[in-house]
Amino acid sequence: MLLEVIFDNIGDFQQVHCIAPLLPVIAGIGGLIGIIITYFSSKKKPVKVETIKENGICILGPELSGKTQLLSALRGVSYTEFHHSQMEKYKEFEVFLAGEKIKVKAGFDIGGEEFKVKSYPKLIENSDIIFFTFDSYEYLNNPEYRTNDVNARLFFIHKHIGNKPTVIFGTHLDKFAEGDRKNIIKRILNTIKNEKYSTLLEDNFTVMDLRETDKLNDYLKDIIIK
Ligand SMILES: Nc1nc2c(ncn2[C@@H]2O[C@H](COP(=O)(O)OP(=O)(O)OP(=O)(O)O)[C@@H](O)[C@H]2O)c(=O)[nH]1
Ligand SMILES: [Mg+2]
Repeated sequence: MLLEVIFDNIGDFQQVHCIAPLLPVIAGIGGLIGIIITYFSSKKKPVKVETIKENGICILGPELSGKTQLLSALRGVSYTEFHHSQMEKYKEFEVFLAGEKIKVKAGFDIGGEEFKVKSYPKLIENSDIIFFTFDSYEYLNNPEYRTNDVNARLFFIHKHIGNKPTVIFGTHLDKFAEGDRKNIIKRILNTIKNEKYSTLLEDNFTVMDLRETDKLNDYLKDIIIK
């Protein structure tokens, strides 16, 4: 028994003795491995980020100006008359805007009645992009519509919007005789050129027949959102 212990210890002693000259080499390799591990772990791992930002939008404008038509095109669903002036909830959806795919938060399709204007500040506050539609034919041919239904709302929106981007459509271009459709944007801008809220129409303002979905989607792809 005692001999076994002695021989065991001699064995250990011999092993330690054999390994001893190799210790600096082992330490060197260990150090190298340590450096490699430190190098790779210090390198930034690719972080999986959500590339599509979620945006809140609101579509404002007077009655029958094309808000639901526009929303349907953005959502890629067909328009149905059923939506008239309803406060309808829509689910989140994705759309190509300003050159990128944008995720739009769930929200409400708002009717254009005048009493709903008081909810504009809250709607604007909760939105990243503000859309506005008005009937361009009525605007240029009906002074009351121009002043009360459109300009009053633009004035109010301008007051509350801060730096948020707007996308504005003069709709129902098709109501003009074909020969009269060329200068509509200029004529509209001319009527409000001295108003502060005219700045709202500096970017992303156009006139069109909003039912022309392909044209509308092409336009939306190229808008500028700063
Ligand atoms: N001709 C023509 N019709 C349009 C145009 N844009 C929308 N419409 C039609 O006008 C009607 C009213 O459009 P909506 O999108 O429902 O209007 P809205 O602004 O949502 O109206 P409210 O919800 O009542 O405030 C519908 O029949 C649309 O198809 C357009 O540019 N030209
Ligand atoms: Mg509607």
